[in-house]
Amino acid sequence: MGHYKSNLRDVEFNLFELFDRAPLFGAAPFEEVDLDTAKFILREVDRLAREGLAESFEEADRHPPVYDPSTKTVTVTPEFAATYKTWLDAEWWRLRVLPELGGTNAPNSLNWALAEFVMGANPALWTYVGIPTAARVVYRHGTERDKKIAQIAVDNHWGATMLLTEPDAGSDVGAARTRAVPNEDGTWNIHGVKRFITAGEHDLADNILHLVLARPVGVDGVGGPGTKGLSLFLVPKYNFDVETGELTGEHNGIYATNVEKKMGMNVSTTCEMSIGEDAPARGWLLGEKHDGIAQMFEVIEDARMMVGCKALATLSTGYLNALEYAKQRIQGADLAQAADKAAPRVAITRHPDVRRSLLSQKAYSEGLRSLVLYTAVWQDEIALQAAAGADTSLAEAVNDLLLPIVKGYGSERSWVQLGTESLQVFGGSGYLQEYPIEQYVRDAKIDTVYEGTTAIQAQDLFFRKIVRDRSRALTHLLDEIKGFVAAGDPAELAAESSLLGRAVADLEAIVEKMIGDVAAGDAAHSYRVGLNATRLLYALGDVVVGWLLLRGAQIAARALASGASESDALFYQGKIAAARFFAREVLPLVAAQREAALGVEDFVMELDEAAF
Ligand code: ST9
Repeated sequence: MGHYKSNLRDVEFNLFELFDRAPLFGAAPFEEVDLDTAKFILREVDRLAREGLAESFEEADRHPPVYDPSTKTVTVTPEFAATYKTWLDAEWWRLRVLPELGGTNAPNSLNWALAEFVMGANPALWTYVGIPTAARVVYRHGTERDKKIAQIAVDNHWGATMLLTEPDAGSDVGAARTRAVPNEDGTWNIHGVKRFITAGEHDLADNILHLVLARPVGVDGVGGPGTKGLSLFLVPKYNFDVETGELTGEHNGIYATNVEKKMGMNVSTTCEMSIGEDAPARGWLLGEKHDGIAQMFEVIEDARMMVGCKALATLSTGYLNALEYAKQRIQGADLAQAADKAAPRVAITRHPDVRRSLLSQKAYSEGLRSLVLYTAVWQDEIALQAAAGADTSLAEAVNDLLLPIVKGYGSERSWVQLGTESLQVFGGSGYLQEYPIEQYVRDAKIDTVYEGTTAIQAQDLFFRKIVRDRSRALTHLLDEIKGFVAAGDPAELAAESSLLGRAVADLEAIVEKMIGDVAAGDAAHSYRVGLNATRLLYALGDVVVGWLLLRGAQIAARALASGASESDALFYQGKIAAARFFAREVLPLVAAQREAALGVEDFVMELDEAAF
């Protein structure tokens, strides 16, 4: 048996019972994927993930890619290369490719459900198959030339990267110094050094299409300071004929000059890329339009969703591994018989603290799955409304609001649950390489860091998705939650529903306090907002997850009332217990966060640096 334990039943519950996705399949704009096909694909990808993609997970961690500084090339371990080939050959990645580029238009809810299986089995795999996203952005914003490049890249299974970060420009992308100088033939020469570039160099694909943010120089009216002065350039690893796609055999002047040694995600190469240092690095300006940061953010939004999905995928398999271990691990007597030294030893699932831990992991992993798929539901909504020529603005705003929660809250909760609960269930064994948990913990930590740290997600949530949006999306979401609470259905969860109602009120008090601080407009109040921002991210995440779990419990209660099979009955009872646990154990903590938020004081910022 491989390391990966999936939860197909819960994925199907979310898609077809909780979020009622069935009517979407086989209907415009998703005519090409009918319901039977969608269910078949789910089962197939689930099977492939467990039986195929998971195989090289451990081997690739222990034998990371090898960097050769003399050739500036990277060789990936053959076991992982075989996994990569298996996934490409299976062709399911084409469900994420634009139909104009030969892909199939599938709802994002299906795509992110499938992504969970892939990333749960082998998280680094996704980072090497960025071309569906990159090609979509290139096609949407590109000239006829760029559209051809996107097609060539898809047809030839090229790799793709996003090059934003530089040694002195991490969170502050606008500090980037990489520059672009126009050539007479319409191409640009790019010069600079980029850092932390995922899949920047490898031998898995014939070519890599680098999406590079650089500051144009020598052209009037563009290239100013900050993010708005950045443009997006398409820079291939190898030069090619744009008409035929044939490689010329010539290396473009973009090279990996270092590959980082990391804590986890070892098979995913994290490269320093030198551009235009030894030889000219030529690229094309995407769409011949200087709109780089907005174009790149379409890639970033997809990648932030991917990170949240990866976090949930790892927590879910971490929980299911811990559950299996706990059921088999005999240790100690039942607490009720603790005084009796001769009492029979029991499986640790009998111990209250282990049960607490398992329910906590179950609630978070199932709650985060609902959060990811609920966000994808809004992405379905955008596609449906766009196809019908309707206004997509509310759906876009809600999706935007949810993205930092998926990424920021999801990654933090997953990592903490994996490290403190999943691993702990194994006792000392959790610390050993004999079980997958220690690798899960190492692989998951990066989720709180890359694609914008948690603090960046928190600022994005508050300043951009709440203040700048004038709370439109937040109000819509909270009104839905309040409507759920007011309905009081099912009656057996009335106490939990009322805990949700209280948490919403506490959350609103935090938002009100922060908006008041913004309105005050002085430095001290700005700092108070900064001190409360991650608190808000977590509180909103808890409220949304608590609500989604209770919605799931509502569906489960109805299914139980109308008579379910024995295995379904156990599944539904588990859903109700997880929601109940989260409402009782987690939602009351939002009140404490309110208390702390209202009490933030200036001493934190006033403290002399030397006094830390
Ligand atoms: C990284 C790599 O970490 C990790 C790799 C993970 C694996 C990837 C797997 C690939 C999956 C698919 C990808 C395929 C492609 C190939 C990749 C293959 C690997 N929403 O607020 P302002 C825009 S990469 C939308 O003034 P500042 C907007 O246009 C490194 N747009 O910002 C806005 O204009 P306007 C990750 C947004 O103060 C403009 O930016 N690094 C959003 O100038 C300016 O906005 C980061 O993530 C948004 N949420 O700059 C950077 N926000 O206002 C983190 C901004 O007119 N830092 N825009 O609409 C930040 O996000 C900063 O907040 C900042 C601040 C840079 C935006």
